[in-house]
Amino acid sequence: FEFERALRQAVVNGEFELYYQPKVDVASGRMAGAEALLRWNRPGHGAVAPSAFIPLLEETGLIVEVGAWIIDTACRQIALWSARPEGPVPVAVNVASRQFSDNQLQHTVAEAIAAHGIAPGLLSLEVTESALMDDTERTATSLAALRTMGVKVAIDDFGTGYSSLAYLKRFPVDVLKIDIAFIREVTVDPGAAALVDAIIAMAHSLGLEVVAEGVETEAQLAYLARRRCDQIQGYVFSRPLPAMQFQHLLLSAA
Ligand code: G
Ligand code: G
Ligand code: MN
Ligand code: NA
Repeated sequence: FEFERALRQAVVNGEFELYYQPKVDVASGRMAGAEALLRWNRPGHGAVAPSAFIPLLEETGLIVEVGAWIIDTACRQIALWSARPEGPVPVAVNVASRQFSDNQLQHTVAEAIAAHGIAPGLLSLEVTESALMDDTERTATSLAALRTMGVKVAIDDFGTGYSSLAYLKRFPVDVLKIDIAFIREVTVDPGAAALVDAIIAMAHSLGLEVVAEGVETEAQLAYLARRRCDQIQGYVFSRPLPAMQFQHLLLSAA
C-alpha cells in the first residue's frame, strides 16, 4: 500500500519519464519511428522495473490518469521532433484495456493532438490482443473513432493472445507486432519460424505492416529481412533511450 501511495504521488511529482525505443525499417536500415515506454524514477529507490509497477497502475486504474500524461507527453515529443530537420518521428504508445473503459480515450487523444498541433498519423496506439478482448464493443467503437481521426492502431504481442483470428476483421488495425517469444526462437525452432512466416504472410495479405519485437541478434535480423518483415525493434539496434539520447541517435543516423 505504501507502494501504491508512492505511485499516486509519482504522477503529481513528475517522477515518470518516457523512454523511446527505435523501430527500424528493414529494407532501408533507417529509423522508422519509436515506441514510447514508461519509466519511473522513484526518489530514494532509483529506476523501478516496469514489470514491478505497470501491472499495479493497471490494476488500480491509475493507468487512466498516467495514460493521459503518457499520451500528452508523447504528442509533445512528436511536435518537437516534427520541427527538427531529422524528424518527423512516428511514435507509438501502449494503451491498457482500462483506458478504454470510460470512453475518454478518444477525447484524451484528440486533445493531445490538438494541443500540440501534430499530424494524427504520427501517433499510434499499441493494444494487446487480450486488451482487445476485454470489452469488445466499447474497444471496437473507440478504436474506430481513433482511426477515423487518423491515429494508427497496432496489435501488440501478436500471437500470444487468442487463437481466433476473426477479431482482425472486427478491429480494423494498421500494424501487427510479432511477440518477442516467437522472435527469440525464430532461428533455432522451425515451429517458431513457421509461425513468424505465417504471421508476416497473413499481415501482408490483409494490407497490414508487420513489426518484429525483441530482435537481439544479426541472425534474427537476417531471417526477418529474408521474410520481408517491414520493421524491427530490439536490442540489436538499440535499447529504449531517454528522449535526448534518442534524438542524438536520430541525428547520427540521418
Ligand atoms: O519497457 P519494458 O520496457 O520493460 O515494458 C514492460 C511492459 O510494460 C511491456 O509489456 C510494455 O508494454 C508495458 N509498458 C511500457 N510502457 C507502457 C505504457 O506507457 N503504458 C502501458 N499501458 N504499458 C506500458
Ligand atoms: O510488451 P511491449 O511490447 O509493449 O513492451 C516491449 C518490451 O520489450 C519492453 O519491456 C522493452 O524494454 C522490451 N524489449 C525491447 N527490445 C527488446 C529486446 O531486444 N530484447 C528483450 N529481451 N526485450 C526487449
Ligand atoms: Mn508495445
Ligand atoms: Na509486445
